[in-house]
Amino acid sequence: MNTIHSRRQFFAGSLAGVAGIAGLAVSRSALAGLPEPVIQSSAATAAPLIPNTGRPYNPVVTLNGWTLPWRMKDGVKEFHLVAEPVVREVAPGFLVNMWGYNGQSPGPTIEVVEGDRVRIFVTNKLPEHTTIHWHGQRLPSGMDGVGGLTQPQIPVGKTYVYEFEARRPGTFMYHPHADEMVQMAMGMMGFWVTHPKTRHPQISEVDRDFCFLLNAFDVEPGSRTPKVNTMTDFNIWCWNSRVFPAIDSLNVRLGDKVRIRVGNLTMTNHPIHLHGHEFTVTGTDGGPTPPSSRWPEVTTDVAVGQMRQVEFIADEPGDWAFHCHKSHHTMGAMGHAVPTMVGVDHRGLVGKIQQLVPDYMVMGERGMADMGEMEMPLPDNTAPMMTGTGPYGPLEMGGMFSVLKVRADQKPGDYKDPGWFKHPAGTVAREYTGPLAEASRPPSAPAAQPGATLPKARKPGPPAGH
Ligand SMILES: [Cu+2]
Repeated sequence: MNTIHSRRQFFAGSLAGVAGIAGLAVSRSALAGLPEPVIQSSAATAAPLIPNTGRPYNPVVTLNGWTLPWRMKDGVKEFHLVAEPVVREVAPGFLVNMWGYNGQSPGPTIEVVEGDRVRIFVTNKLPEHTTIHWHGQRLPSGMDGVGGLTQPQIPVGKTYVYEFEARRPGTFMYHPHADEMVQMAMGMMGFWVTHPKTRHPQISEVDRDFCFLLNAFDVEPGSRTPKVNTMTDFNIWCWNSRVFPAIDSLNVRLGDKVRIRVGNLTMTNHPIHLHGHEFTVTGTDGGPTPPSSRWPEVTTDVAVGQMRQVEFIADEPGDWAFHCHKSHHTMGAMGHAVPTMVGVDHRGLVGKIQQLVPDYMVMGERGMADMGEMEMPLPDNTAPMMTGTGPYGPLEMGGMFSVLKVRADQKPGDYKDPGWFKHPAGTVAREYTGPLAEASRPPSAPAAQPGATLPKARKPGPPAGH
């Protein structure tokens, strides 16, 4: 359930502090007239925001996010972003201290229409200055949000206003251009969609239009605040500051034309892969791609600072994995530093260790799939290495993974999770129980590792002696 709180009281209380701001800062009289900030307290996927003022458009659905309501004033769409510390639920029971906008990280999606005049008030409630850069937009240089270059940074406690026309339709992002390493490592970013004002030859009308940002954090298991100096070794790989299985599924109706817009504000590239369908990349941050330039793909790499927009017809019913293809990015925080134990023979050792450490488990000798069902005690407040359970058992995934659910009976406009797919009889991979022929190998073939003779890993259960 999505609860949007107005901060009228909170905001009224802060008005006294903003008198007498110089330069670009909003005057007291203008401030009195700015839109009340809307705060989101839930990390659930909000229903699409159907526009009730301005030009009509077909709204997007932000995965585990929401669209910021606006106020129409004298023909200008006015938004109010509040940069502030937030606590984001990355997964149930896993809370991270982030910086974001209006109660969440990422901030709300901003949706406007090509040609709209847009005014965005930005109130800084962070402990340090900030700015907002409107990634990809055509706008006056002074509205580009690069602290020091095109404007003074927004001081703590002050409100600045950005105003420009949304000149070209497309998919954009926003993020600070002030102490960028820290502020983005803390989760400050958001999505922006400018819808075309009329039918556009290169922009299709679609039935479902999803968007989300790729972001990453380095949160030591058991702690709650990201390490802001990490350059490449992140351990929490997120879609919109969520990890599998807490990333909502993309629920569509069989035959729907589906668009998914993915923006990358991490420090590495992410090959985003969809099962069961081919898609085409129909747009980048630079705008829609000419149809003659498109080719089919099932994976598209989204490099750092890029947005890729893909489209396909969801014409195969089922539950289709949708994930980053880097296998370390579909993993939780605990797995990255585990030593490789494949093929290591523990026989004779386990009993001795268990005399000292009764709970000692043999892990990884036969691969690490056991991790998917083990309930090892975790430090408080982290995500297991592999988790999530489907109708057939553990999924052994984490991080950047979700499921496209294509259903014939999903109603138009209904985004509810339909549950697991009911496969028609005879369409699920099954065990073969007939006779097996032994493969003939040349006598010179090297012997395989002695996997068949390894001890059995101890599975989760009550610890010895309990
Ligand atoms: Cu990735």
